[in-house]
Amino acid sequence: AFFRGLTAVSRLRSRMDRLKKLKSEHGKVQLGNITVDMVLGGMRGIIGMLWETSLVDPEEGIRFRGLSIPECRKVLPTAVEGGEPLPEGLLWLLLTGKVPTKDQVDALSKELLARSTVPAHVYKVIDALPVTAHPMTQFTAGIMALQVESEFQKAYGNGLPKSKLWEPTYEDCLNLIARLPPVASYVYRRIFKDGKSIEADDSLDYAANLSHMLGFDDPRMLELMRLHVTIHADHEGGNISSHTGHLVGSALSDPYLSFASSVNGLAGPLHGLANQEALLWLKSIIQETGSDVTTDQLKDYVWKTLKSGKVVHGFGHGVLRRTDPRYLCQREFALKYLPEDPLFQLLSKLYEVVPPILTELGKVKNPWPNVDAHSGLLLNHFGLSETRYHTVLFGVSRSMGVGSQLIWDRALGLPLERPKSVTMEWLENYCKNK
Ligand code: NMX
Ligand code: MLT
Repeated sequence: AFFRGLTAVSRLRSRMDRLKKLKSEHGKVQLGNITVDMVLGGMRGIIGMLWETSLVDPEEGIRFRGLSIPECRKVLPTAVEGGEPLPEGLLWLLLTGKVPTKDQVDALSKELLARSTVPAHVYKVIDALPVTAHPMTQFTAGIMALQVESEFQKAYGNGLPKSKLWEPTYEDCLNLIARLPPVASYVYRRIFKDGKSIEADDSLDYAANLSHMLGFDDPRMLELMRLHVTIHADHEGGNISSHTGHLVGSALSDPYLSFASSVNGLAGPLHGLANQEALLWLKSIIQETGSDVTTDQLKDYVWKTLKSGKVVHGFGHGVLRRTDPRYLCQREFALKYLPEDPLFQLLSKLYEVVPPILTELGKVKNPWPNVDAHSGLLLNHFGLSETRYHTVLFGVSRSMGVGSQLIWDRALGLPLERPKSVTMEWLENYCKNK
């Protein structure tokens, strides 16, 4: 119970006091004007949600509790000296707002391991699906099956008061985060490795164990998995998976129900599935043109993709207006461990070729690459080449951000989320009478 005992209760009170003060002193302060374009444009630019764990700056990218990715890579504890951060450290940071010590991270690794037993019925539920079902479908089915053990659902049913609902939320979120690696690796081994699953290794940290249970023990792959799980965990609240988890949670649906919804959103090709699509696209270029592709051939390929009505996956963003720092740190990783990889070299060329073409379209707000352009080829390099599986790993990581915020949602007593919608007639009349 690393978080519950600790400073959590006093921190929680001070956060609640700040929220009360904000409401009473500044509740009527305006945060900008809502235009018809915003209503018709996917609510882009509307500030409409409190999200405690992270914030995305359009130019700088993500900050987790105020820390950028390069800062996190400097200050969060690592398994290897000078190596990648342990995602448990990021989870601690998201939950508490504080950078943990290595001992605290090790204690959290152990706690997650102790919570990681998956009930047998979960595997039976997954087994009921055809093995050909998309890995994300099998993964969500597993999460829904985990839900039957929800502490939140039980406590709510027993009449636990609102002020205490964060406690079973906390239990569920930690259990959920802990149980996702065995569920995710079961799905992988079921589909791609004849169902031969691998037991957890009690000596390993969270991400290393995930890699081990998938069947990959190369120390470089363990480092990659630590980086992967760390950088995909959270991206403020408005992205589809985080927003969905928060929205569903606001109905007091338990964390499993909420997070299963997140994962369903993540499975869309404009969101998390873009990592699958981006790698398939890279592979298709090599298949069509060979690996010695010229810049002109690449330009033609990009235009061909766009003219066929497709987007270039891995490029563009709803909030970012520069290259995603998550792309950049994966690029750094590639330069260190796999500079000769043909797919990495191809992506490096595309980094030059794609942005001017997207800019030329005249409508793309951010022509630069996002996290999904890079993640697939790194996994592919170390043998995890089954592209359709990659978004599941994004999902495992996202549980840390969605889960941490859900705990704070309940701790702060945030209300049911229910924005107002209007019809086209309503908008037309409103504008006529303006
Ligand atoms: N390729 C082609 N067209 C694009 C791209 C792109 N990469 N990015 C934006 N556009 C188009 C977009 O489809 C829209 O066209 P239209 O008006 O005809 O509908 C126009 O440019 C304006 O879009 P934006 O305002 O720049 O972007 P928006 O905020 O609507 O969407 C994304 C953001 C991420 C959905 C969009 O950039 C995209 O489709 N990118 C490719 C898919 C992708 O990589 N998604 C992963 C995002 C990160 N993640 O993990 O979730
Ligand atoms: C994410 O990590 O959720 C994506 O970059 C999408 C977003 O932030 O809109």
